[in-house]
Amino acid sequence: MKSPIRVTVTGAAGQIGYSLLFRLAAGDAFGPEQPIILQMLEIPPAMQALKGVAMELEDCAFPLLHDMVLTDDPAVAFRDTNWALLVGAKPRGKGQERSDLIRDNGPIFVGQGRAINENAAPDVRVLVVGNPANTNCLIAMSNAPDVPKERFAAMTRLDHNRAVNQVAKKAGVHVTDVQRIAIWGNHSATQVPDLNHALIRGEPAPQVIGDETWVRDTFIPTVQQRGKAVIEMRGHSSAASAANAIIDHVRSLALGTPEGDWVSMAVPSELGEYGVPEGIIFSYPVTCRDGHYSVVNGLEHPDYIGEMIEVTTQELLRERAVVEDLLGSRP
Ligand code: NAX
Repeated sequence: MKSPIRVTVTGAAGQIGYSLLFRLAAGDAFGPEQPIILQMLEIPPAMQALKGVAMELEDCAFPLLHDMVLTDDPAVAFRDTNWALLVGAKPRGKGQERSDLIRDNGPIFVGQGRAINENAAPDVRVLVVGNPANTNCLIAMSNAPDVPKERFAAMTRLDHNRAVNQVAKKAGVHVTDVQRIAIWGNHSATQVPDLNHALIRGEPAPQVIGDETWVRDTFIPTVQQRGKAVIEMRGHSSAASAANAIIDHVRSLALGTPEGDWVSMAVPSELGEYGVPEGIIFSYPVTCRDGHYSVVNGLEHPDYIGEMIEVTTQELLRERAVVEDLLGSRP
């Protein structure tokens, strides 16, 4: 058995946390040989609920769960952590605009970025899930100047998985028959779900589907609006599927992507190309190996995808302008 790794989950008593913690402890992200120590961060009013969640984790008698830390202090939560999963944030309230949400949640990621910088293990990897995920990730990264930029990502894997499912359903195949879907840009309604490079059973997806109207008028808006559609049906935002996407993201990074396929992750734009300016966190298709990712470069876009990428880029630049004062001194 390997020695345990430390995994921090923020917002651990929230709805995503309630699915995520149990799957982490079961070995779904790091495999059946890798014990973990869960370091769970909450705000003081949620500490009692967190204790209840920890009781349930104990009651599972998970062989891989070696220890638990429950705290409302970021310095304790991030101490020596190898994986920082930043889920905790306020959801959008009634009548709130996206920019209000950014201003409400931004400061959380200033403090957590600093705490990661001061306390985390040298190999720490950070995944930001709390919305607006891309811009929160930028804030955390810019406040953690000693942690290499490529260790930071925001989550677009749920969007990616949603897109894979829509394509599989349309083509009448299983999800494992669909490869090379890409999500570009922001984890928001301007995201660009792209099947132009995808393969269905090894054949080009656009030809197999043969229905460009469906791609533009159904596939893209369905993936963009899927989170809203789930809220309308369930009365709550996606939680188990978001936790599953976190597991998928971490597993891809920790254990690698399959030969010939890729996944989507929002990463610092300077690591990619495609005409995206430096200094934002932008979703690209990536391949992963040995704990590192590489952006898939050299893909050619049809004009409409290029135009959509421009729109999502502009949105990310506007979000960045709203939090300019929260960005640390990192060059
Ligand atoms: P919940 O409101 O159920 O849980 C959030 C938890 O975070 C609460 O327990 C709260 O006490 C805690 N929290 C708030 N501020 C904190 C802080 N400063 N430090 C530590 N904990 C703090 O939300 P949940 O449904 O779990 O969603 C969490 C976040 O994920 C939201 O911001 C949501 O918008 C975002 N999502 C992101 C997705 C993505 O694909 N990137 C998809 C799912 C989800 O909507």
